[in-house]
Amino acid sequence: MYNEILETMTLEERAVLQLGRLQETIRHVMNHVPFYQQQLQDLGLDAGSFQTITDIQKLPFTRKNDLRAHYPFGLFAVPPNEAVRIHASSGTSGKPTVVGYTQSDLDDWSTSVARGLIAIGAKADDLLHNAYGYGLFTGGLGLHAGAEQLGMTVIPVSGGNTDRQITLIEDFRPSGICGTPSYMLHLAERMEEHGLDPKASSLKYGIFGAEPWSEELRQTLEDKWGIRAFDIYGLSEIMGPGVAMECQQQNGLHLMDDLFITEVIDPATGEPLPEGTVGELVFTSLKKKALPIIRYRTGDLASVTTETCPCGRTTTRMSRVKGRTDDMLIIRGVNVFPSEIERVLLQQAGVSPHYQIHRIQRAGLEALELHIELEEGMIPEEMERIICHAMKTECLISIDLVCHPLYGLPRSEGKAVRIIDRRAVSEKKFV
Ligand code: DLL
Repeated sequence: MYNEILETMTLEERAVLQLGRLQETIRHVMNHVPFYQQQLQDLGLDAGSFQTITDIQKLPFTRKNDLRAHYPFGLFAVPPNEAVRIHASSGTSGKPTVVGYTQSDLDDWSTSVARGLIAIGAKADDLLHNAYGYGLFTGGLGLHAGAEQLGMTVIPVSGGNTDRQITLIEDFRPSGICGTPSYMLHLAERMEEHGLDPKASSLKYGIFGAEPWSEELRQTLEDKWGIRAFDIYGLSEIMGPGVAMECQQQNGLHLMDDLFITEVIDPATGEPLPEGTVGELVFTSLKKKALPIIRYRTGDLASVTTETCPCGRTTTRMSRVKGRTDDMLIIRGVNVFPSEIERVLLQQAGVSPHYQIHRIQRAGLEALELHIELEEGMIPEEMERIICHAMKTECLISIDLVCHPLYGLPRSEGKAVRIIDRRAVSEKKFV
Protein backbone atom coordinates (compact mmCIF):
# COMPACT_ATOMS: atom_id res chain seq x y z
CA MET A 1 0.00 0.00 0.00
CA TYR A 2 1.10 3.55 -0.57
CA ASN A 3 -0.06 4.76 2.83
CA GLU A 4 -1.01 1.89 5.08
CA ILE A 5 -2.17 4.10 7.94
CA LEU A 6 -4.66 6.04 5.82
CA GLU A 7 -5.77 3.03 3.80
CA THR A 8 -6.46 0.66 6.70
CA MET A 9 -7.74 2.94 9.47
CA THR A 10 -10.90 1.95 11.31
CA LEU A 11 -14.19 3.69 10.61
CA GLU A 12 -13.89 5.48 13.96
CA GLU A 13 -10.35 6.70 13.27
CA ARG A 14 -11.45 7.89 9.87
CA ALA A 15 -14.45 9.78 11.25
CA VAL A 16 -12.13 11.67 13.63
CA LEU A 17 -9.72 12.54 10.80
CA GLN A 18 -12.55 13.61 8.49
CA LEU A 19 -14.25 15.73 11.13
CA GLY A 20 -11.09 17.66 11.94
CA ARG A 21 -10.46 18.28 8.25
CA LEU A 22 -14.09 19.24 7.65
CA GLN A 23 -13.91 21.88 10.38
CA GLU A 24 -10.68 23.16 8.86
CA THR A 25 -12.37 23.35 5.45
CA ILE A 26 -15.33 25.25 6.90
CA ARG A 27 -12.93 27.77 8.44
CA HIS A 28 -11.08 28.07 5.13
CA VAL A 29 -14.21 28.77 3.05
CA MET A 30 -15.62 31.12 5.71
CA ASN A 31 -12.49 33.20 5.48
CA HIS A 32 -11.95 33.06 1.74
CA VAL A 33 -15.02 32.19 -0.35
CA PRO A 34 -17.83 34.78 -0.19
CA PHE A 35 -20.30 32.30 -1.75
CA TYR A 36 -19.89 29.84 1.16
CA GLN A 37 -19.42 32.60 3.72
CA GLN A 38 -22.87 33.90 2.88
CA GLN A 39 -24.45 30.43 3.12
CA LEU A 40 -22.88 29.76 6.52
CA GLN A 41 -23.86 33.20 7.83
CA ASP A 42 -27.45 32.84 6.61
CA LEU A 43 -27.72 29.51 8.42
CA GLY A 44 -25.95 30.79 11.54
CA LEU A 45 -23.24 28.13 11.24
CA ASP A 46 -19.51 28.12 11.88
CA ALA A 47 -16.83 25.43 12.15
CA GLY A 48 -18.04 24.55 15.67
CA SER A 49 -21.50 23.67 14.29
CA PHE A 50 -19.99 20.54 12.74
CA GLN A 51 -19.60 17.95 15.48
CA THR A 52 -20.09 14.79 13.39
CA ILE A 53 -19.57 14.05 9.72
CA THR A 54 -23.33 13.92 9.10
CA ASP A 55 -23.60 17.55 10.23
CA ILE A 56 -22.47 18.29 6.69
CA GLN A 57 -26.13 17.80 5.80
CA LYS A 58 -26.81 21.18 7.42
CA LEU A 59 -25.27 22.79 4.36
CA PRO A 60 -26.82 23.18 0.91
CA PHE A 61 -25.44 21.41 -2.17
CA THR A 62 -23.02 23.02 -4.61
CA ARG A 63 -23.87 22.45 -8.28
CA LYS A 64 -22.09 22.86 -11.57
CA ASN A 65 -24.17 25.99 -12.17
CA ASP A 66 -22.63 27.60 -9.08
CA LEU A 67 -19.19 27.14 -10.62
CA ARG A 68 -20.47 28.53 -13.91
CA ALA A 69 -22.11 31.50 -12.19
CA HIS A 70 -18.75 32.37 -10.61
CA TYR A 71 -16.75 31.85 -13.80
CA PRO A 72 -13.81 31.80 -13.96
CA PHE A 73 -12.24 32.10 -10.48
CA GLY A 74 -15.10 33.28 -8.24
CA LEU A 75 -15.18 30.19 -6.01
CA PHE A 76 -11.41 30.05 -5.56
CA ALA A 77 -10.25 30.38 -1.95
CA VAL A 78 -6.85 31.75 -2.99
CA PRO A 79 -5.96 34.57 -5.38
CA PRO A 80 -5.68 32.98 -8.86
CA ASN A 81 -1.94 33.72 -8.96
CA GLU A 82 -1.44 31.53 -5.88
CA ALA A 83 -2.85 28.58 -7.78
CA VAL A 84 -0.07 26.79 -9.65
CA ARG A 85 -2.32 25.03 -12.16
CA ILE A 86 -5.69 25.63 -13.81
CA HIS A 87 -7.76 22.95 -15.57
CA ALA A 88 -11.20 23.20 -17.13
CA SER A 89 -13.84 20.85 -18.39
CA SER A 90 -15.41 21.79 -21.66
CA GLY A 91 -19.04 21.11 -20.82
CA THR A 92 -21.64 20.66 -23.50
CA SER A 93 -22.90 24.22 -23.50
CA GLY A 94 -21.64 27.62 -22.49
CA LYS A 95 -18.52 28.41 -20.55
CA PRO A 96 -16.20 25.71 -19.25
CA THR A 97 -15.99 24.86 -15.57
CA VAL A 98 -12.68 26.16 -14.28
CA VAL A 99 -10.77 24.49 -11.45
CA GLY A 100 -7.51 25.44 -9.74
CA TYR A 101 -4.84 23.79 -7.60
CA THR A 102 -2.20 24.99 -5.18
CA GLN A 103 1.03 23.01 -4.96
CA SER A 104 -0.33 21.09 -1.96
CA ASP A 105 -3.52 20.31 -3.93
CA LEU A 106 -1.39 18.91 -6.76
CA ASP A 107 0.62 16.85 -4.25
CA ASP A 108 -2.57 15.35 -2.78
CA TRP A 109 -3.86 14.62 -6.28
CA SER A 110 -0.73 12.83 -7.44
CA THR A 111 -0.59 10.91 -4.16
CA SER A 112 -4.18 9.72 -4.74
CA VAL A 113 -3.32 8.50 -8.22
CA ALA A 114 -0.11 6.84 -6.98
CA ARG A 115 -2.11 5.09 -4.27
CA GLY A 116 -4.54 3.80 -6.89
CA LEU A 117 -1.72 2.64 -9.15
CA ILE A 118 -0.18 0.60 -6.33
CA ALA A 119 -3.62 -0.86 -5.60
CA ILE A 120 -3.86 -2.31 -9.11
CA GLY A 121 -0.36 -3.77 -8.86
CA ALA A 122 1.59 -1.18 -10.88
CA LYS A 123 5.30 -1.09 -10.01
CA ALA A 124 7.83 1.71 -9.93
CA ASP A 125 9.79 -0.14 -12.64
CA ASP A 126 6.85 -0.18 -15.05
CA LEU A 127 6.48 1.87 -18.21
CA LEU A 128 3.08 3.53 -18.51
CA HIS A 129 1.65 4.57 -21.88
CA ASN A 130 -0.64 7.52 -21.08
CA ALA A 131 -3.24 8.03 -23.81
CA TYR A 132 -5.45 10.40 -21.81
CA GLY A 133 -5.57 13.86 -23.34
CA TYR A 134 -3.04 16.37 -21.98
CA GLY A 135 -4.27 19.93 -21.66
CA LEU A 136 -7.22 21.48 -19.89
CA PHE A 137 -8.68 17.97 -19.40
CA THR A 138 -7.43 16.51 -16.11
CA GLY A 139 -6.88 12.96 -17.43
CA GLY A 140 -3.43 13.29 -19.01
CA LEU A 141 -1.61 15.39 -16.43
CA GLY A 142 -3.46 13.72 -13.54
CA LEU A 143 -2.31 10.19 -14.39
CA HIS A 144 1.08 11.53 -15.40
CA ALA A 145 1.89 13.10 -12.05
CA GLY A 146 0.61 10.12 -10.06
CA ALA A 147 2.70 7.67 -12.07
CA GLU A 148 5.79 9.85 -11.77
CA GLN A 149 5.25 10.11 -8.03
CA LEU A 150 5.31 6.33 -7.86
CA GLY A 151 8.57 6.36 -9.80
CA MET A 152 7.10 4.85 -12.97
CA THR A 153 8.32 5.82 -16.41
CA VAL A 154 5.55 7.74 -18.14
CA ILE A 155 5.15 8.00 -21.88
CA PRO A 156 3.02 11.13 -22.31
CA VAL A 157 1.43 10.20 -25.64
CA SER A 158 -1.90 12.01 -25.05
CA GLY A 159 -4.94 11.20 -27.19
CA GLY A 160 -5.13 10.76 -30.97
CA ASN A 161 -2.56 9.94 -33.64
CA THR A 162 -3.44 6.29 -33.28
CA ASP A 163 -0.83 4.89 -35.65
CA ARG A 164 1.93 6.57 -33.69
CA GLN A 165 0.48 5.15 -30.47
CA ILE A 166 0.72 1.68 -31.97
CA THR A 167 4.34 2.20 -32.97
CA LEU A 168 5.19 3.39 -29.46
CA ILE A 169 3.45 0.41 -27.84
CA GLU A 170 5.35 -1.93 -30.17
CA ASP A 171 8.72 -0.27 -29.69
CA PHE A 172 8.72 0.90 -26.05
CA ARG A 173 6.92 -2.19 -24.70
CA PRO A 174 4.98 -0.56 -21.82
CA SER A 175 3.41 -2.72 -19.07
CA GLY A 176 0.48 -0.41 -18.46
CA ILE A 177 -1.76 1.80 -20.54
CA CYS A 178 -4.36 4.39 -19.65
CA GLY A 179 -7.06 6.02 -21.73
CA THR A 180 -10.81 6.01 -22.18
CA PRO A 181 -12.36 2.56 -22.67
CA SER A 182 -13.79 3.66 -26.03
CA TYR A 183 -10.38 4.78 -27.26
CA MET A 184 -8.86 1.47 -26.16
CA LEU A 185 -11.36 -0.32 -28.38
CA HIS A 186 -10.38 1.89 -31.27
CA LEU A 187 -6.68 1.34 -30.66
CA ALA A 188 -7.12 -2.44 -30.59
CA GLU A 189 -9.12 -2.34 -33.80
CA ARG A 190 -6.47 -0.27 -35.54
CA MET A 191 -3.77 -2.70 -34.46
CA GLU A 192 -5.76 -5.55 -35.97
CA GLU A 193 -6.09 -3.56 -39.20
CA HIS A 194 -2.30 -3.42 -39.29
CA GLY A 195 -2.17 -7.19 -38.87
CA LEU A 196 -1.02 -6.92 -35.23
CA ASP A 197 -2.56 -8.83 -32.35
CA PRO A 198 -3.19 -6.54 -29.36
CA LYS A 199 -2.94 -9.63 -27.14
CA ALA A 200 0.64 -10.12 -28.24
CA SER A 201 1.61 -6.62 -27.03
CA SER A 202 3.69 -6.08 -23.89
CA LEU A 203 0.69 -4.64 -22.01
CA LYS A 204 -0.40 -6.32 -18.80
CA TYR A 205 -2.90 -3.85 -17.35
CA GLY A 206 -5.04 -0.88 -18.33
CA ILE A 207 -6.47 1.99 -16.27
CA PHE A 208 -9.68 3.10 -17.89
CA GLY A 209 -12.28 5.70 -17.03
CA ALA A 210 -13.49 9.25 -17.72
CA GLU A 211 -16.65 7.86 -19.31
CA PRO A 212 -19.27 5.29 -18.36
CA TRP A 213 -18.43 1.69 -19.21
CA SER A 214 -19.98 -1.65 -18.34
CA GLU A 215 -18.66 -4.93 -16.93
CA GLU A 216 -19.27 -6.38 -20.40
CA LEU A 217 -16.98 -3.78 -21.94
CA ARG A 218 -14.36 -4.63 -19.32
CA GLN A 219 -14.58 -8.23 -20.44
CA THR A 220 -14.30 -7.22 -24.10
CA LEU A 221 -11.23 -5.08 -23.40
CA GLU A 222 -9.56 -7.72 -21.23
CA ASP A 223 -10.12 -10.35 -23.93
CA LYS A 224 -9.04 -8.16 -26.84
CA TRP A 225 -5.87 -6.91 -25.14
CA GLY A 226 -5.06 -9.87 -22.92
CA ILE A 227 -4.76 -7.49 -19.95
CA ARG A 228 -6.52 -6.75 -16.69
CA ALA A 229 -8.65 -3.63 -17.03
CA PHE A 230 -9.16 -1.41 -13.97
CA ASP A 231 -11.69 1.35 -13.43
CA ILE A 232 -10.58 4.84 -12.40
CA TYR A 233 -13.09 7.53 -11.48
CA GLY A 234 -12.84 11.23 -10.93
CA LEU A 235 -14.08 14.62 -11.97
CA SER A 236 -12.32 17.92 -12.36
CA GLU A 237 -14.56 19.81 -9.92
CA ILE A 238 -13.42 17.49 -7.14
CA MET A 239 -9.83 16.92 -8.28
CA GLY A 240 -9.56 14.92 -11.50
CA PRO A 241 -8.81 11.20 -12.00
CA GLY A 242 -8.06 9.33 -8.77
CA VAL A 243 -11.05 10.32 -6.64
CA ALA A 244 -11.55 6.54 -6.59
CA MET A 245 -9.79 3.61 -8.17
CA GLU A 246 -10.17 -0.15 -8.23
CA CYS A 247 -7.72 -2.55 -6.62
CA GLN A 248 -6.75 -6.01 -7.86
CA GLN A 249 -10.06 -7.39 -6.56
CA GLN A 250 -11.93 -5.46 -9.29
CA ASN A 251 -14.84 -5.22 -6.90
CA GLY A 252 -15.59 -1.56 -6.25
CA LEU A 253 -13.45 1.56 -6.44
CA HIS A 254 -11.58 2.71 -3.31
CA LEU A 255 -12.40 6.30 -2.44
CA MET A 256 -9.79 8.63 -0.96
CA ASP A 257 -11.66 9.06 2.32
CA ASP A 258 -8.95 11.19 3.89
CA LEU A 259 -9.47 13.78 1.15
CA PHE A 260 -13.23 13.69 0.58
CA ILE A 261 -16.49 12.97 2.36
CA THR A 262 -18.71 10.91 0.07
CA GLU A 263 -22.49 10.98 0.36
CA VAL A 264 -25.05 9.14 -1.74
CA ILE A 265 -28.34 10.98 -2.06
CA ASP A 266 -31.68 10.48 -3.72
CA PRO A 267 -31.33 12.76 -6.76
CA ALA A 268 -35.03 13.68 -6.61
CA THR A 269 -35.28 14.64 -2.93
CA GLY A 270 -31.66 15.27 -1.91
CA GLU A 271 -32.14 12.93 1.07
CA PRO A 272 -29.24 10.63 2.08
CA LEU A 273 -29.54 6.99 0.99
CA PRO A 274 -28.31 3.95 2.92
CA GLU A 275 -25.18 2.00 1.98
CA GLY A 276 -25.68 -0.28 -0.98
CA THR A 277 -28.42 1.83 -2.56
CA VAL A 278 -27.67 3.51 -5.87
CA GLY A 279 -28.01 7.28 -5.81
CA GLU A 280 -26.16 10.44 -6.77
CA LEU A 281 -22.62 10.83 -5.48
CA VAL A 282 -21.96 14.04 -3.56
CA PHE A 283 -18.46 15.02 -2.47
CA THR A 284 -17.03 17.49 0.03
CA SER A 285 -13.32 18.18 -0.18
CA LEU A 286 -11.37 17.98 3.06
CA LYS A 287 -7.95 19.35 2.18
CA LYS A 288 -8.29 21.40 -0.99
CA LYS A 289 -6.84 24.86 -0.74
CA ALA A 290 -7.45 26.53 -4.12
CA LEU A 291 -10.98 25.28 -4.80
CA PRO A 292 -12.52 23.75 -1.69
CA ILE A 293 -15.96 22.42 -2.50
CA ILE A 294 -18.88 21.58 -0.24
CA ARG A 295 -21.45 18.88 -1.05
CA TYR A 296 -20.85 18.94 -4.80
CA ARG A 297 -23.56 17.13 -6.75
CA THR A 298 -21.77 15.07 -9.37
CA GLY A 299 -24.79 13.79 -11.32
CA ASP A 300 -23.06 10.36 -11.22
CA LEU A 301 -25.08 7.42 -9.94
CA ALA A 302 -23.42 4.72 -7.84
CA SER A 303 -23.67 3.02 -4.46
CA VAL A 304 -21.06 2.78 -1.70
CA THR A 305 -20.01 0.22 0.88
CA THR A 306 -17.84 0.57 3.98
CA GLU A 307 -17.18 -3.18 4.20
CA THR A 308 -13.47 -3.98 4.33
CA CYS A 309 -12.17 -5.13 0.95
CA PRO A 310 -10.38 -8.49 0.70
CA CYS A 311 -7.32 -6.43 -0.37
CA GLY A 312 -7.13 -5.21 3.25
CA ARG A 313 -8.06 -1.60 2.61
CA THR A 314 -10.82 -0.23 4.81
CA THR A 315 -11.60 2.78 2.63
CA THR A 316 -15.15 3.30 1.37
CA ARG A 317 -15.70 1.67 -1.99
CA MET A 318 -18.05 2.93 -4.68
CA SER A 319 -19.66 0.75 -7.32
CA ARG A 320 -18.97 1.29 -10.98
CA VAL A 321 -20.86 4.42 -12.14
CA LYS A 322 -24.25 3.15 -13.32
CA GLY A 323 -25.14 6.25 -15.27
CA ARG A 324 -25.69 9.96 -14.86
CA THR A 325 -28.82 11.66 -13.61
CA ASP A 326 -28.95 13.57 -16.88
CA ASP A 327 -28.34 10.44 -19.02
CA MET A 328 -31.35 8.50 -17.85
CA LEU A 329 -33.66 7.76 -20.73
CA ILE A 330 -37.37 7.51 -20.03
CA ILE A 331 -39.03 5.54 -22.79
CA ARG A 332 -42.78 5.17 -22.39
CA GLY A 333 -42.45 5.32 -18.64
CA VAL A 334 -39.51 2.89 -18.42
CA ASN A 335 -36.22 4.26 -17.07
CA VAL A 336 -33.09 2.96 -18.71
CA PHE A 337 -29.44 3.98 -18.58
CA PRO A 338 -27.22 3.80 -21.66
CA SER A 339 -24.87 1.49 -19.73
CA GLU A 340 -27.72 -1.06 -19.46
CA ILE A 341 -28.17 -0.94 -23.22
CA GLU A 342 -24.41 -1.41 -23.64
CA ARG A 343 -24.47 -4.39 -21.27
CA VAL A 344 -27.17 -6.16 -23.26
CA LEU A 345 -25.69 -5.25 -26.64
CA LEU A 346 -22.22 -6.55 -25.80
CA GLN A 347 -23.64 -9.92 -24.86
CA GLN A 348 -24.62 -10.48 -28.50
CA ALA A 349 -22.29 -12.22 -30.91
CA GLY A 350 -21.66 -10.66 -34.31
CA VAL A 351 -21.78 -6.98 -33.28
CA SER A 352 -18.85 -4.64 -32.70
CA PRO A 353 -18.58 -2.83 -29.33
CA HIS A 354 -19.21 0.54 -31.03
CA TYR A 355 -22.72 1.90 -30.81
CA GLN A 356 -24.79 5.07 -30.64
CA ILE A 357 -28.13 5.71 -29.03
CA HIS A 358 -30.24 8.24 -30.93
CA ARG A 359 -33.06 9.88 -28.99
CA ILE A 360 -35.86 10.67 -31.39
CA GLN A 361 -39.37 11.97 -31.06
CA ARG A 362 -42.33 10.34 -32.72
CA ALA A 363 -45.80 11.81 -32.43
CA GLY A 364 -44.82 13.55 -29.22
CA LEU A 365 -43.33 10.41 -27.64
CA GLU A 366 -39.66 9.67 -27.11
CA ALA A 367 -38.29 6.67 -28.98
CA LEU A 368 -34.80 5.17 -29.32
CA GLU A 369 -32.80 4.21 -32.34
CA LEU A 370 -29.89 1.97 -31.51
CA HIS A 371 -27.16 2.23 -34.13
CA ILE A 372 -24.81 -0.71 -34.18
CA GLU A 373 -22.17 -2.26 -36.42
CA LEU A 374 -22.55 -5.79 -37.70
CA GLU A 375 -19.64 -8.06 -38.40
CA GLU A 376 -19.36 -9.43 -41.89
CA GLY A 377 -21.77 -12.21 -42.74
CA MET A 378 -24.36 -11.24 -40.14
CA ILE A 379 -27.90 -10.86 -41.42
CA PRO A 380 -29.46 -7.53 -40.36
CA GLU A 381 -33.04 -8.83 -40.14
CA GLU A 382 -31.98 -11.70 -37.95
CA MET A 383 -29.89 -9.48 -35.67
CA GLU A 384 -32.76 -7.03 -35.43
CA ARG A 385 -35.04 -9.76 -34.17
CA ILE A 386 -32.48 -10.99 -31.61
CA ILE A 387 -31.35 -7.60 -30.31
CA CYS A 388 -34.80 -6.01 -30.17
CA HIS A 389 -36.00 -9.04 -28.24
CA ALA A 390 -33.06 -8.84 -25.81
CA MET A 391 -33.68 -5.12 -25.20
CA LYS A 392 -37.34 -5.81 -24.56
CA THR A 393 -36.79 -8.66 -22.12
CA GLU A 394 -33.74 -7.26 -20.31
CA CYS A 395 -34.21 -3.47 -20.45
CA LEU A 396 -38.01 -3.51 -20.92
CA ILE A 397 -37.80 -1.08 -23.83
CA SER A 398 -38.61 -1.15 -27.52
CA ILE A 399 -35.89 0.11 -29.81
CA ASP A 400 -35.47 0.58 -33.54
CA LEU A 401 -32.25 -1.07 -34.63
CA VAL A 402 -30.17 0.59 -37.33
CA CYS A 403 -27.38 -1.67 -38.63
CA HIS A 404 -24.16 -0.28 -40.08
CA PRO A 405 -21.25 -2.17 -41.57
CA LEU A 406 -18.03 -2.42 -39.53
CA TYR A 407 -16.42 1.06 -39.17
CA GLY A 408 -19.76 2.66 -40.09
CA LEU A 409 -19.86 4.53 -36.77
CA PRO A 410 -17.36 7.18 -35.64
CA ARG A 411 -14.46 6.16 -33.38
CA SER A 412 -13.53 8.12 -30.26
CA GLU A 413 -10.12 9.49 -29.28
CA GLY A 414 -11.30 10.70 -25.88
CA LYS A 415 -14.71 10.56 -24.30
CA ALA A 416 -17.08 8.74 -26.67
CA VAL A 417 -20.28 10.42 -27.76
CA ARG A 418 -22.82 7.63 -27.33
CA ILE A 419 -26.05 9.55 -27.09
CA ILE A 420 -27.29 11.75 -29.87
CA ASP A 421 -30.32 13.86 -29.22
CA ARG A 422 -32.30 14.22 -32.44
CA ARG A 423 -35.64 14.85 -30.75
CA ALA A 424 -36.29 18.35 -32.06
CA VAL A 425 -35.25 17.48 -35.62
CA SER A 426 -36.99 14.11 -35.78
CA GLU A 427 -40.31 15.54 -34.60
CA LYS A 428 -40.20 18.19 -37.31
CA LYS A 429 -39.58 15.49 -39.91
CA PHE A 430 -42.47 13.44 -38.62
CA VAL A 431 -44.90 16.35 -38.83
O1 DLL B 1 -13.12 12.63 -16.70
C1 DLL B 1 -11.50 12.84 -14.94
C2 DLL B 1 -10.94 11.51 -15.29
C3 DLL B 1 -9.89 11.42 -16.18
C4 DLL B 1 -11.42 10.35 -14.70
C5 DLL B 1 -9.32 10.18 -16.49
C6 DLL B 1 -10.88 9.12 -14.98
C7 DLL B 1 -9.82 9.03 -15.87
P1 DLL B 1 -14.20 15.38 -16.18
O2 DLL B 1 -13.81 15.66 -17.57
O3 DLL B 1 -14.47 16.52 -15.26
O4 DLL B 1 -13.09 14.55 -15.44
O5 DLL B 1 -15.46 14.42 -16.24
C8 DLL B 1 -15.99 13.88 -15.07
O6 DLL B 1 -16.74 11.86 -16.21
O7 DLL B 1 -18.61 13.17 -13.47
C9 DLL B 1 -18.39 11.08 -14.73
O8 DLL B 1 -19.65 11.40 -15.27
C10 DLL B 1 -17.43 10.68 -15.86
N1 DLL B 1 -16.50 9.67 -15.38
C11 DLL B 1 -15.24 9.83 -14.96
N2 DLL B 1 -14.68 8.63 -14.63
C12 DLL B 1 -15.65 7.69 -14.84
C13 DLL B 1 -15.71 6.28 -14.68
C14 DLL B 1 -12.66 13.30 -15.80
N3 DLL B 1 -14.66 5.56 -14.27
C15 DLL B 1 -17.16 12.97 -15.40
N4 DLL B 1 -16.88 5.67 -14.96
C16 DLL B 1 -17.73 12.31 -14.16
C17 DLL B 1 -17.96 6.38 -15.41
C18 DLL B 1 -16.80 8.36 -15.30
N5 DLL B 1 -17.94 7.70 -15.59
